[in-house]
Amino acid sequence: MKALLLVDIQNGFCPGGNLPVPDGDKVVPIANALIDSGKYDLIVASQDWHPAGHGSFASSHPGKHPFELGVLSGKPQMMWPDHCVQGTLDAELHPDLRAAEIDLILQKGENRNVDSYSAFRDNERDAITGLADFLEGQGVTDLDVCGLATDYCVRFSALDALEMMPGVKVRFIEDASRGITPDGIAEAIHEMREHGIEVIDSRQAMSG
Ligand code: VGL
Ligand code: ZN
Repeated sequence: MKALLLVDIQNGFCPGGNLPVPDGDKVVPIANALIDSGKYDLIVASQDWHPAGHGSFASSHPGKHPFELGVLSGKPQMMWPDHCVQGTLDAELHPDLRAAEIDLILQKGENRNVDSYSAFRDNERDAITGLADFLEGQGVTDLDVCGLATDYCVRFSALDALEMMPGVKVRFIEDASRGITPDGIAEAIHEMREHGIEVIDSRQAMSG
């Protein structure tokens, strides 16, 4: 049973969005090709879904600016621009993504006191989203992960998939993903590899 996890392919992370990832929109046609390839039995997508005034927003911390390090619930927290606020266009999946073919779309980041990069659980590793149980319940043996952003939500989703679903083979599809900074991308890929996540491209995903 093969599954594809599309992480946060939302307007907010594409050019024109509130937290644009360079070339973020370039993943959309690749994600659509993966969706249409017929290689996956199950396709799931995550959506960053913050309440207005979320604690990861610099605007919630007087004197803080986006991309500075701050503190949230006593822990170091990157201060982000306001992004992916529930119910806004910024939070919607990219309009060209073939969302009708997605079996499950799950929202994360709703608790204003903790950020949630991973589609599986929050950054405190406290509250789970239920995605691991869902995928295991469906009998998933292989999970391919891609989307936005490589250095944050894709990275932590792939690492949690490995840790929370022992025995499931996890691969990261590099060309179907984009990240915020070059250093962050390099570090994320290194860390995923180190943990045993295979790094592939979409051509391999569609042929293998
Ligand atoms: C993300 C920063 C803040 C992501 C979400 O989807 O990678 N990054 N919220
Ligand atoms: Zn966010």
